[in-house]
Amino acid sequence: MRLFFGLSLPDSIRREAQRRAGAAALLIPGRYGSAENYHITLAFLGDVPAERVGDASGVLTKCISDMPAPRLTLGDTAFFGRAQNAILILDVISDPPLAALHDSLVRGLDAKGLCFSPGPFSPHITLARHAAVPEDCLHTLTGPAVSFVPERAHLFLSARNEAGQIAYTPIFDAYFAR
Ligand code: 3AM
Repeated sequence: MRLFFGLSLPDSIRREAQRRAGAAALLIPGRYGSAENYHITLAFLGDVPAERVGDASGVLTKCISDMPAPRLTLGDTAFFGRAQNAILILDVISDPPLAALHDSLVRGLDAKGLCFSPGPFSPHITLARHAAVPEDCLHTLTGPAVSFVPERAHLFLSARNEAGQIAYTPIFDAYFAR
């Protein structure tokens, strides 16, 4: 099972991200994802045997149940990779920063012998893949710095649905401290 830890978005934030994607699509060609799939990845596990889902869920619970929920704010439109074949994103600013949570999730996975992706971590919402970003256009793609405080995080399953499209489905929830 292809799994990752992440946060889902309230409808108001999802709509604003969709509006930002719509404005970007007028200037930036690319493969824009469905707003239903918008999320903030906390840590990517990769392929995990079904019998280890309980262990992965336990890592998520242990890492977030003592942590007060962060405040997350939509930031700039930006990209990862090369401008001609980029992943177009919305930056997400977190108070406190999410890097400590990412690190503790990765340490927890490692301690349980579960797989994870060791790369750099930068919280974001992916808007499009294979984007060709013209020079000097990102600064025009602004929007309000809307915020939210998630009450929980999810273990997501990434799998193709009946229509053959990738869908991200929460299969376990863990709650931040209140
Ligand atoms: O949409 P984002 O970028 O937040 O990019 C993939 C997506 O996150 C990321 O995991 C989420 C669900 O697929 N992802 C996929 N393969 C990855 C890998 N090998 C990966 N992240 C890190 N390493």
